[in-house]
Amino acid sequence: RFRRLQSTKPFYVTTPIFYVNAAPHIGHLYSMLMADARSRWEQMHPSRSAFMLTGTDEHGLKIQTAAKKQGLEPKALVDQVAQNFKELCSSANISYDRFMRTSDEDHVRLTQYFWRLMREKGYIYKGSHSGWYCVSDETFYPESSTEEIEKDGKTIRISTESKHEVTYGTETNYFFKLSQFQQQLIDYLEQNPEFIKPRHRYEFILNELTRSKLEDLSISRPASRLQWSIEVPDDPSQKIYVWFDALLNYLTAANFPHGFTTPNTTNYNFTTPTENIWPATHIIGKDIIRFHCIYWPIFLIAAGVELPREVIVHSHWLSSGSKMSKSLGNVVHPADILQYYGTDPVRFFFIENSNIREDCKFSDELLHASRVQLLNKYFNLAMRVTSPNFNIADAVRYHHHHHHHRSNELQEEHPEQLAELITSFQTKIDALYATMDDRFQQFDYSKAIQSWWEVVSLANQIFQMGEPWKYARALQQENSQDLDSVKREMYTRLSLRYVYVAAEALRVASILIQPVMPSLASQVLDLLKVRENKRTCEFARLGADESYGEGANDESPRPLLSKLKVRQVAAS
Ligand code: ME8
Repeated sequence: RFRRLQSTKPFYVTTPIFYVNAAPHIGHLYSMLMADARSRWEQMHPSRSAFMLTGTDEHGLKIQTAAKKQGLEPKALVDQVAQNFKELCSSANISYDRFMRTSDEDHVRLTQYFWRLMREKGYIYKGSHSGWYCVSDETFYPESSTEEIEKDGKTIRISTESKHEVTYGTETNYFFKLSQFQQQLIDYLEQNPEFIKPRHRYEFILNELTRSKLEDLSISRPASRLQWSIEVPDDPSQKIYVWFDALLNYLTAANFPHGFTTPNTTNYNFTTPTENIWPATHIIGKDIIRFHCIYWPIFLIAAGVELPREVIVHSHWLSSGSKMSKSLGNVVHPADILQYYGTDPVRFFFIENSNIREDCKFSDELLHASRVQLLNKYFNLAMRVTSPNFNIADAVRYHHHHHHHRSNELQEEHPEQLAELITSFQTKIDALYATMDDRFQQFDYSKAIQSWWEVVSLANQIFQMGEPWKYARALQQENSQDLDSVKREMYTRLSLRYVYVAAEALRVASILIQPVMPSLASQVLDLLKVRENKRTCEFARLGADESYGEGANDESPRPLLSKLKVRQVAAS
């Protein structure tokens, strides 16, 4: 589904497709949030649109084995687990445009089509392969990447990297001529230093490529060993290697080969629409960088397809300082934290603490602390400004009528410092969209949130110093009749002025935080009576016309965010 302006190409953003052999973890949630926040950010712009892809990686030996253990057909198992991931999307409010399942019919068709294309171009050949194979990683490792260890009194060989067991074997495979494209990829990378972000990942890949020669890649497995995978076209004795299939999901969702200039091969009856959203921005974790930054671009170069716009490589989330693992008992289940802390605070936490350069820390204490800040600074300000003591529409009207002699009036009653604060605040608020946009483009979410906090904090500070409730109360008191007209006028002015400033800050900040906290932000905008059609980024500036609806604040604004204690996790 395309939104709004169809004439511009949507910003196509992808997450990895997730293995269905384990329950969703916070790394999965994080990849999705990074993509979702960006996709929503793009859509907030009147002339931009976005297309977000996520999904599940369902083929391979691991699934086959897991299904067998549970006495299930592989398809029955993947149907179940794909559902868990979809449920995670819905509880985390991830607004994907397509949820890819590699068992989807159009994807199977595309994969076989792409295979034929590569074969016809002469990049696939049959050979035999011996080496150290790791079932759980589904890869062959060169001997130098394995080591022998003692386990339960036996000597076994494991992958140095994954620590999973490997076994020696020989088999017939189809190979892809990776080696033929090594130089082309190096050239491309040298000319496109922005292709892989952050920089040190780019350097790592370029260094790998220039240092060692690429070996051709085995892209099939004997059907005797692997049944649960896509069949190699015209050779039922072989199944397609799961990574070859998986990477192609990004093209399936882009309706390859329609609208692409390349293929001219065996005809397939594609019936999908011809929209071309390619190239993509891929968001991936650091452990799958070789697949996305070496194999994938080479497949595309071989097919004559434009390379992805960029590959954003994020680091990992650590739980209590270490990698999450079942044996350490520090696995955090996304569904649990979403349910306990609420969707938006969890989304906010991961975006606020996102750092693609280094590993990020997760703990309940940190998440809780972030939520407390939200509650105390953002939400609380919203509750105060929208309290029945004030009328925002009046404040806005008043501001427009008395716009010109703003700062002088303030000085009469308030310290100069405050007037200065308000001036610098106005500059900040008008700059916020541009600043955040810049940082969203770079996937530098924590910096974007930092600027957001500056505005929200300043608004708090100004509201606190201005004490508009004092004047509002004085005017509402019975003996307010005794106030002389000059004082009355000044009290009105002061109370409305600070309400105006804080409401404007909240309005702009809430508009701009919608991609991160879609429901909380829109609930705050509702409380502020901001019109539904004035919630896009072009209204994220001071004094955007006619943003507010009429009427006094509601008598009893309903709390949307309640206080919580840190979640107590039973030690497992
Ligand atoms: O790799 N913090 O799937 P996957 C952040 N199916 N990210 C993490 C993480 C952590 N602690 N642990 C893992 C696959 N990840 C393939 C992808 S794409 C064509 C095929 C990330 O379910 C990991 O880096 O094992 C990866 O990006 C993603 O979770 C999916 O991992």
